[in-house]
Amino acid sequence: MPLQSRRTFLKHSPAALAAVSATTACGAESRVTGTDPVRPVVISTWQHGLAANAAAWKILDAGGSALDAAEAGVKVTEADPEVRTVGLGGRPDRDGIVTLDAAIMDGRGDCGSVAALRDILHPISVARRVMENTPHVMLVGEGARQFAETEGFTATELLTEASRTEWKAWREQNPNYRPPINVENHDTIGLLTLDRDGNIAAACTTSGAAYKYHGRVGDSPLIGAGLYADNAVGAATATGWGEAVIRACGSFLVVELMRQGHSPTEACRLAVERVIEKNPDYREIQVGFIALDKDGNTGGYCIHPDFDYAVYTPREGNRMVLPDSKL
Ligand code: SD4
Repeated sequence: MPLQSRRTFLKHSPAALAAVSATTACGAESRVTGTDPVRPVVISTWQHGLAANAAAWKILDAGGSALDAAEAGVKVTEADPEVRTVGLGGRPDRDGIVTLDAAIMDGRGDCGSVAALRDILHPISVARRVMENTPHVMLVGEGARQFAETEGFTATELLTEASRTEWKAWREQNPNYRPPINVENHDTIGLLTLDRDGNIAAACTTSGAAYKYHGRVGDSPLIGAGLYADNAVGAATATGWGEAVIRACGSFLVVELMRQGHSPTEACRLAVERVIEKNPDYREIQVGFIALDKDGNTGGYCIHPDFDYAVYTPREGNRMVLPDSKL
């Protein structure tokens, strides 16, 4: 569904009405009013986050860890060829090559990531192996692929016929060969989890900006830009034009703002303001943040109003939320 009609649909759907009624007091925020923290909680970007949340929830509900749940959640999106911005079926770079960026972080501070990775269906799992099986945080390109192979991951063709056809049409219509910058160029999955023990994790995975320069790396695999998690505070993740998020060190900023006492939604809003300060062309791009604090409060904020996210809590189930936006 095109983004604009999706938003219109959401505005009139029961899920959206539930979301709106739950957020009348404080924008898109879902805030704990009692003293008990809400656990477990999952929050993820975009409509496809619903399926990812469901997979993460299954693990959390059975008493599993935030980290396992975050990985399992985004793997659903990575394997879905209909999601043209993540993993299998993701749009290629301007040379027609699918390259993937992914990162994972747990709230104790461990993290791992891969960038510009080719031919591997689940980059998030490779990122986790980087975190757990190497002394490093980040592997890129051919080195990341070699590492994946030594870890037992097998090569997979990620460019689907649909993405190849679309890319060919783009090449024909864009003889100047310049990657586009526009507000439609998004739909990365970023997913945050809080488990029953109070541990937090974050995962983010993407095929990056469509028709990017070969070798371009976005915000998603950069710890602090595309995601950040700290058990003492909460977690955040970003979607949209990665260059703009990197300039503001976006997800770290959201977590630090929560550390200073801001609610998740307010922290996301202030981080978007910072992105705007650093990116005078902000009207041409989309950037959205979502956040989760250690008590289970969630929120989000974005530049353009075509962003939505999915939240799964014990009381309200799995639902879409339309956050407030700058424009
Ligand atoms: C990137 N932030 O590579 C990613 C793209 C994205 O939804 O978020 N897509 O810049």
